[in-house]
Amino acid sequence: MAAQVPSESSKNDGDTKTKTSADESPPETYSDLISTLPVRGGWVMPLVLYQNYWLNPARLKHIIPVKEHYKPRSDDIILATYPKCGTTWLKALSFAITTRNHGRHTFAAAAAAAAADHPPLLITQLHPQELVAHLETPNPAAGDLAAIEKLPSPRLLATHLPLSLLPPAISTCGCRVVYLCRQPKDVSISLWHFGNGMLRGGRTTRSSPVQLDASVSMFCEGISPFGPFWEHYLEYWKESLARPQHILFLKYEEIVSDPVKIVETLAGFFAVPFTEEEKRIGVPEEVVRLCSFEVLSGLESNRSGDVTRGDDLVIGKSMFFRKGKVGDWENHMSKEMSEKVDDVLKDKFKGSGLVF
Ligand code: PAP
Repeated sequence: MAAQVPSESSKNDGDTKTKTSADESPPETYSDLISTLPVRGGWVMPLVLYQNYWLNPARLKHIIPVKEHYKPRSDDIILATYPKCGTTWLKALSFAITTRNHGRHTFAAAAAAAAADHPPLLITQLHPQELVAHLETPNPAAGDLAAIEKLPSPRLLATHLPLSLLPPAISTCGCRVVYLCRQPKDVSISLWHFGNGMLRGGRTTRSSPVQLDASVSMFCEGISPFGPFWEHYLEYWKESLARPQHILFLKYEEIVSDPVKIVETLAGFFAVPFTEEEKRIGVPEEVVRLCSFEVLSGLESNRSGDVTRGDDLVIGKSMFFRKGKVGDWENHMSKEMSEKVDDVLKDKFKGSGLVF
């Protein structure tokens, strides 16, 4: 049976722009809804425009219910990212920080022993993507929205959704959001590699790779998964300016340049600051080391097998670790491509105070 569109979202689907005036009744199923949305090919899968964002139509059935069915709690921590901005890293860091004293194998023990005992991050056998439940992408390890509802507080959750597709209670219930963005040129390159990687794994319907110039052009038009990226960044940026105690806005490059400082900032924001003793024995440094690209990408549990995202997307675990460098775009983009992105950044972020 086709999945039903939740009633609330049907009411909110005002921007199903291709709907004709003759078609007044709200769509009943996701297939009905998708057939009314503007669609663009050219990416590894066609994308549809839903409430101003370009989304994978196969994932709408997981995305739309979040606004109605995710009930944020005052002590929830939500890790929000635009894709390819360092989600895997932020999940690992946040999990490591919040579980550092769980169980027998604490980070303090690991740091003190210098022999890297087995803190929770390393004994889970789960990929960082699976360690933290993703609101709109159920997976076998973390479950779906119903499973998230049953998780004990405080919950550590993640999302790629823009603020406007999350429940409005996010802004009033007192929960905390960490938003991580990244220099858009590096995001564009990372996305391009990732998309074509899915293609090589036979995980898409498209058969030929997306060319880099086409990928950069679409990115600059705003047509990329969860794009336009600038709208995504700006929604959270503005909210972080209005409510800095509740929204911590970070850039990937800031973590790269001073990871220990950011780990300490995250711990404070999560209300589990490092004690003086933890700092003295180097626990923040140990968190940074265990979550480094080198350590995480070398773990067998992150190298083989797949991460399941929803029932429609299966992604090789190693695909979340490529280079992990700042500025890799310089190895790929022509001068024209780089200038095209610069023009978008100048135009879209003008006057916002957000600079890259
Ligand atoms: P997602 O948004 O699709 O969930 P995400 O983790 O944001 O994935 O994207 C992967 C990027 O983070 C890759 O960037 P790259 O293509 O430029 O290399 C990946 O290498 C990088 N990454 C993953 N883990 C780490 C880490 N521990 N430290 C730094 N960068 C990392």
